[in-house]
Amino acid sequence: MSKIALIFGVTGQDGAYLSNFLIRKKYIVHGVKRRSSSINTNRIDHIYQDPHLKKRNFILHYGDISDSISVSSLINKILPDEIYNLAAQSHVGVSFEIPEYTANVDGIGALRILETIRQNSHKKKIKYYQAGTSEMFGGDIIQKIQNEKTKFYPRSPYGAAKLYAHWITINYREAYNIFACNGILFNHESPIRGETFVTKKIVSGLCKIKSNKIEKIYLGNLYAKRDWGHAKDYVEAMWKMMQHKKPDDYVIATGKQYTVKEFVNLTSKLLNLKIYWKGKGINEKAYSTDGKVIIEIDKKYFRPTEVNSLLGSAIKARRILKWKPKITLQLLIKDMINHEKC
Ligand code: NAP
Ligand code: G4F
Repeated sequence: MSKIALIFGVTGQDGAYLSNFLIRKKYIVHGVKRRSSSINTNRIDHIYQDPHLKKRNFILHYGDISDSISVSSLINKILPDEIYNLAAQSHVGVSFEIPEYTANVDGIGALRILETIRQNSHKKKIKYYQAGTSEMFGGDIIQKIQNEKTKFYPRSPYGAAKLYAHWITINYREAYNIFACNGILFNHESPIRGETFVTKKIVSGLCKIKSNKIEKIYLGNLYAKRDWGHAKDYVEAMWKMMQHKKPDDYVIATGKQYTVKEFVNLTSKLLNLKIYWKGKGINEKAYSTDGKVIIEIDKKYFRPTEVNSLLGSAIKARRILKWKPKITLQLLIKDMINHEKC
């Protein structure tokens, strides 16, 4: 019999990749989307349009994880085998502007789901995946390479909210014997990454500059270092955690790190767009070979507190789950460029 999965955050980047992945594994996938005034299902519309797919294998419901009534009614009705909680206000910068909302959705949202799982445990043992993040490690006083034992030190309302979700997941696992896993995922990107995250902004911006659609883009901190993987690899890790005999917490990362500026340089090289840099600090700029400024710094993209360096060790996931990333940064950027059609 097909397993049933319920995905909160199905319309997001990871929700779309995970839906595809689970459908290929013959799951029946239920997804929760929010009501919005404009269409927010672009990333998953192709699943409906797939002529080989039976419509009843992919079912969407309206819901919101800030609304415990909708969370509990959906879980009570569907009684899935596995719940993936990917729903979040996922932008770190924006979390400084809407901290209470971020705490409600990214922190308490997890509790709403876990509590409904607990209340249903006499009927069904539902497994739970929590979309945790390397942002929980945060600050500058941590070890250079982060793993499951690294001390947490969140540097944003987003990181702090996710840390609550992390610990409440562990508490429900220990207190009520619920199969609940925390994935501590480092940055992962794809062609369908949200437009305001730095990788997508750079790839899409440089493509538009190359095809003369815009003149320049504005960025913030060029020297932040990130460990960037591909979302396609990372959703497989989520599923593997849920199939293991014991629920646990895992870091998922590539183990390679680049600065934002290095990401710009690699993207322009892959686009055959020659650039050079001049200036320092806020005045640092990238120029095209004909001397036009194509990248400028705008202070509005600086965060009140920044996470300067993230670099993960996924040795535990490699050893226990037999997971490792397959897609390199070069291939990730090529995939993103191909999607832009520039
Ligand atoms: P994303 O593209 O921003 O998707 C977030 C999803 O959550 C969207 O479907 C969004 O719906 C939904 N959502 C937001 N608020 C909601 C609410 N109140 N109720 C129900 N759904 C809501 O994020 P992603 O990159 O796919 O990331 C998936 C999860 O992994 C997130 O929890 C994120 O924090 C976490 N994470 C991401 C990364 C990464 O690098 N991508 C790394 C570590 C952890 P709309 O489409 O309507 O906005
Ligand atoms: O692409 P970003 O916004 O991703 P960030 O803040 O690392 O968060 C992402 O990864 C987390 C995992 O570590 C997820 F949990 C989270 O949901 C999200 O998916 O920024 C990356 C870096 C930052 O240091 C930022 O300050 O790029 C720097 N940056 C420089 N210029 C910029 C920009 N970030 C954005 N969004 N826009 C800029 O113009």
